[in-house]
Amino acid sequence: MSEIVVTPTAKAKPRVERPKLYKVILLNDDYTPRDFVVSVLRGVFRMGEAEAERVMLTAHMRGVCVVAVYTRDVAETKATEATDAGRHHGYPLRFSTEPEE
Ligand code: NFA
Repeated sequence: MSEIVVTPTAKAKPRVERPKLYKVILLNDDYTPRDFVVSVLRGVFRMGEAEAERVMLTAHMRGVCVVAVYTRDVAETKATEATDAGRHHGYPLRFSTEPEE
């Protein structure tokens, strides 16, 4: 019996899609207490005290601050959860999402 061994010459490069990422953005307002914003950032976005303070103060001073970047589902879920936390306490606190460039 004859045997022919064929050695592959070209290798197919496996291509994987990278999911598009979305920013969660904290918007400043005049009514939500600073401590409440910090507690939401810590609870929903798992931030430490120092990081949460920095993000809260940046939004307070500049109007907006990027909180974190996630896949679309996670970004939208967390933005909604964080916005709802404010609403349940009667605050106008808002988090939005937008696609990364
Ligand atoms: N500007 C709010 C205040 O002075 C604090 C705040 C910061 C609200 C960031 C929303 C976002 N109490």
